Amino acid sequence: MPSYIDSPDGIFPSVCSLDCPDQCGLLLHKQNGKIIKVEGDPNHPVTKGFICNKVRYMTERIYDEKRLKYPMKRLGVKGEGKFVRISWEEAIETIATRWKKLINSEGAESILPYSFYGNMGNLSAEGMDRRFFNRLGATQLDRSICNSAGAVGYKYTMGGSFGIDPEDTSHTKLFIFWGINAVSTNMHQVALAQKARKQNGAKIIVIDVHKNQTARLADWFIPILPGTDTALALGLMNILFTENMVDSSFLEQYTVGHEQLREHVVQYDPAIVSGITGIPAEDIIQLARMYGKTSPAFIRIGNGPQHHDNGGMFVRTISCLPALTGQWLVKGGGAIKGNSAYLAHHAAHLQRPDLLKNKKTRVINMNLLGEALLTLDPPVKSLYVYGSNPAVVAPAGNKVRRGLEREDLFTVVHDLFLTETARYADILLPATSSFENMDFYTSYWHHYIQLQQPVIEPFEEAKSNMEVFRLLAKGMGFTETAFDETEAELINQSLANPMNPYIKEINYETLTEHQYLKAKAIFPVRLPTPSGKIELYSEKMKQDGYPPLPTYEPLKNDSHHPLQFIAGPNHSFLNSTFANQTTHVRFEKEPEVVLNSYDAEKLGVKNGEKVRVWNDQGECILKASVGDGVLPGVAVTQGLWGADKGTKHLVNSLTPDRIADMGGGATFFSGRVTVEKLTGA
Ligand SMILES: Nc1nc2c(c(=O)[nH]1)N[C@H]1C(S)=C(S)[C@@H](COP(=O)(O)OP(=O)(O)OC[C@H]3O[C@@H](n4cnc5c(=O)[nH]c(N)nc54)[C@H](O)[C@@H]3O)O[C@H]1N2
Ligand SMILES: Nc1nc2c(c(=O)[nH]1)N[C@H]1C(S)=C(S)[C@@H](COP(=O)(O)OP(=O)(O)OC[C@H]3O[C@@H](n4cnc5c(=O)[nH]c(N)nc54)[C@H](O)[C@@H]3O)O[C@H]1N2
Ligand code: SF4
Ligand SMILES: [Mo]
Repeated sequence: MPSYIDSPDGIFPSVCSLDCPDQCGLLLHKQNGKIIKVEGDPNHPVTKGFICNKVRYMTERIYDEKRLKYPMKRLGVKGEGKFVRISWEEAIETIATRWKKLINSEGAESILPYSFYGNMGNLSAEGMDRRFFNRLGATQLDRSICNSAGAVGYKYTMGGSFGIDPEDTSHTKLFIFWGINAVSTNMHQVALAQKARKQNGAKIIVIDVHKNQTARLADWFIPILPGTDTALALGLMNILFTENMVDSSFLEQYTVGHEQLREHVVQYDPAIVSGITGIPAEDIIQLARMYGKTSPAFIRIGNGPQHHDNGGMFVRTISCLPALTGQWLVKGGGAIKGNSAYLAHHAAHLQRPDLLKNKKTRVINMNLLGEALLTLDPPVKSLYVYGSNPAVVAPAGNKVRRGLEREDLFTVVHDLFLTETARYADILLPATSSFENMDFYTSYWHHYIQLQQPVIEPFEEAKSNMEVFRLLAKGMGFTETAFDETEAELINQSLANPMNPYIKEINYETLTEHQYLKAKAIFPVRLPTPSGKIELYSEKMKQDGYPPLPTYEPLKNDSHHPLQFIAGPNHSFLNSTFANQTTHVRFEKEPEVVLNSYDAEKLGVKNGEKVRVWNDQGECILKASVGDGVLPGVAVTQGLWGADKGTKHLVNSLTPDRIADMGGGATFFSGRVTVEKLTGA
């Protein structure tokens, strides 16, 4: 079979590489060697040919004039963005020479990799890079910016990332979108809900701090005060028990601790929960009855509420709900937080921790990047950034920037664009887009593994992450065969995972033939918790210093600023990706802060006026959107906007770098701000 690259014209299967649960099947239309159109693959069993507006305009991004074409080195001061072209040989030589010197004088731990899932491909995000940094013995990065608090919380209850098959939700009668803006962030789950609504009269409930795009299509939107969802879930459990809406035989057979839980939740009566959450007591009762009496009932657990001080406990708690009603055994009932356990590949085969040779290296939580660059002793002397844009996405953004400004920090950035982070680089390397690489993709929502074959030639002198780390390994003089292996070999090594029977038949060869293959996943009867059951009471949590039963803990209120500030993602960007694309920016117009009319009136702020949003860490200038979109005391903004000179749009200059209760998670949404009228504007 000729490779896709060799065919100048045609339609080729592909997969969306972005950090999005849907992981759509794509078709790339190619003419004269160029991709002219990106559309959904109608044969993909879950995504069915529909894709979002972001990716429909992907050709603008992959052929953007602003893409990095060749390696460069810095000319101007850090942050200024002045660079001059160099060759790949010089780039690799410069990095290797500098690192060898650093290893001799300060040790390999003076080098810190920083990456995330700008490209979700397993080889791109956790392949040759991990092998390389293991062999180097560099400081390790704890990649905790996204869902780690929730993942740990879920694991205490369920033992691992096991939810239901989203395809089963075509049977669902009640959907609860809990802290997820699914219209923007999981559109095919919304499509399934809409279909069930049409066909079975299913109802859609949204629980959120913001009347967002998803709330606006709900049958019932329940606004809640930030960080109080655990109390709501406990209040629901109380009513489920007292009104006898629980499934006793399920509780007996499949759970641990339901007797203790029943006693424990008595304290969360509707009046008390109402006082905490801002939800009227009668609504709490009605919600409990709808959930207790509708089957199949499904909860889509979002990422929002776990970006709080108490985020791990939130997920730990609401993942107990389907067990109370026995919904896990009903087709279309249960919950999805994430589903990555069904598609688990063999991480050690891919990442080769053995190359570390049992060295114990220090670990830095990526949410503390600013702090680490400014205060760590012994200091970080070199930073290598790929697949992420920390100058925009990391919390406590002004600290991050001060860290990146350090003259003695040797920074390398590998990206497709001159991102805000790349402006601080000493050496800048151009990255390929995912359509130029071979990789395999494992969704964290649906059950399919998909293959990306390269469809177009690398853009100018751009190279993939795999390729760059092969070159760096050579530059450092590493001779292990681990650095010579091909993409296809890495795919087969990863998929050879005897611990995961669900993917037994999936490998490079079968993927080449079928493009996407479904894991033979069934919801496990015996869960990998210590008891093998769903742990409503968790002895393990007690050992780890947490309350063994789900417990509500209020957010930390560590400042006098009056408004709770929620700075989430928006519809047309993917984190900070696309924030530099004219079309996507045009869709979003400009960044806004949503305020309740009551607060706005007190502040003398009118709808559409510019306001100053500030706290002790920084400030932003945003446009006020006044109405009933949030409860009094709450301010919401959407989008990780670029921070061009002259604009004050860096929302992460306002977010805290406190660490959540579990998993070293980020607390983006637990910060506080003051909003004031912008005078003289
Ligand atoms: N269009 C688009 N899609 C994306 C992304 C993107 O940037 N843009 N990002 C991708 C990534 S990396 C991720 S992790 C996911 C995230 O996608 P989601 O899971 O949707 O998470 P968020 O958008 O962070 O937050 C979801 C909702 O939680 C709400 N929220 C905040 N605090 C609370 C609270 O205390 N209680 C409740 N009930 N709600 C609260 C917010 O208002 C928001 O509407 O989306 C992915 N998909
Ligand atoms: N205030 C606030 N901050 C947040 C969030 C929030 O809700 N609110 N969400 C947080 C969450 S959930 C997440 S996941 C993080 C995400 O934060 P990031 O992981 O930093 O995501 P992006 O901003 O999309 O940046 C990805 C970068 O990778 C580059 N890239 C893409 N493909 C490749 C490749 O193959 N190779 C290389 N070398 N580079 C590539 C892209 O061009 C882009 O610049 O942001 C977090 N930050
Ligand atoms: S960003 Fe999400 S919805 Fe859009 S094409 Fe990619 S996987 Fe599909
Ligand atoms: Mo994320």
